[in-house]
Amino acid sequence: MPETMAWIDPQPARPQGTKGGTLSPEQQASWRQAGYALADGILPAECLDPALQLIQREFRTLSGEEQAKVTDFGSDGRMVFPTGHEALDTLSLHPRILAAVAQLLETPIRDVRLTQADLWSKFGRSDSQGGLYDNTDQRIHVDYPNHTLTHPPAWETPEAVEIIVYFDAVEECGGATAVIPREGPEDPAYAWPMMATPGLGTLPWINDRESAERDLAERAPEIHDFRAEHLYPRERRARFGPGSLLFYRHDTWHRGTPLTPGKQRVVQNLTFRKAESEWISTLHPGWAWKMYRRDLSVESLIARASVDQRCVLGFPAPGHPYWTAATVAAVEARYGALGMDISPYRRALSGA
Ligand SMILES: O=C(O)CCC(=O)C(=O)O
Ligand SMILES: [Fe+2]
Repeated sequence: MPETMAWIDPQPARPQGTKGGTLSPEQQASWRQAGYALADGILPAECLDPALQLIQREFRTLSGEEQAKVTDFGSDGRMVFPTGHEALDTLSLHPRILAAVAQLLETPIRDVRLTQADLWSKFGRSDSQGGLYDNTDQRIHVDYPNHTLTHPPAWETPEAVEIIVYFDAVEECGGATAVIPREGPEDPAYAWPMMATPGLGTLPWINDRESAERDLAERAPEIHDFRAEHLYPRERRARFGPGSLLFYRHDTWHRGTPLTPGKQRVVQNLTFRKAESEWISTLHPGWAWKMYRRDLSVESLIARASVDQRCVLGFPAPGHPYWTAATVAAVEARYGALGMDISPYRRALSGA
């Protein structure tokens, strides 16, 4: 990495148990204004350690041949929520994460919805094996095109939070996520509409930085020049450690950068939206589909979850018109044996 690299250092989140949410006022302001916040100390050891153990067991044992096949984002569906791995599914819905999202979206947790949770590995190598689509050295981009059917709304009224949970130390594996801090409403990098990236309009989707910029130089020189002038030179890289969380947005310029050859980085990607923003898609087949699992892992998760966590999965809140005496009894019949306490829904019905 060049000597001159600018870094973002993680800042401590508020300690667990303190009033007023997970993120400090500075972290909230950074996300709202600059488009990102890098935080440490969000997940307690009793959440992080089992996740690290799971990753060690399931993910750090791939053969060189298997590793070579992994050149793109995601887990091919293998580790999307609900994974059936309690260690990971409880992390995705951790109350400290949900509270942080609620702070950033300025909405109660009950009005937050999960739309993405996927664990994935990136491997360091000296060549880019996947050609145009290789994610080793990504082109700078915004994530909104594959999350929302529309365009993100005005900067001041964000409707989604994206999170990368890191399980490694950047000093060990490299591969820092680079972001472009937004500098106020006049920042040319963030002028509207945000279209200056491969995969938007008629520009072909290319992931690899060199290939993408070469293509843009030919096809849309003004976009190439904009990116060369306003985006790449302003990159700052996240100095993550195990348990760091990068909060960013669908309209934050960012990219993945190469890992140290021979190293592996595992991250969990999470996205949450406001309930009302239905044009933001859920990137997975849905939670109920996995209820065909014989181990009842999804049903058990729903039964054990808090009322807020259930809401984040789209389960109706107490007081929702869905609930009647009959539906309360029926849902209790479905989940009661697995440990669900139906009383919050029943109480709301009786107006107690
Ligand atoms: O790998 C990273 O650090 C970022 C990945 C990313 O931005 C993406 O795949 O959209
Ligand atoms: Fe991205």
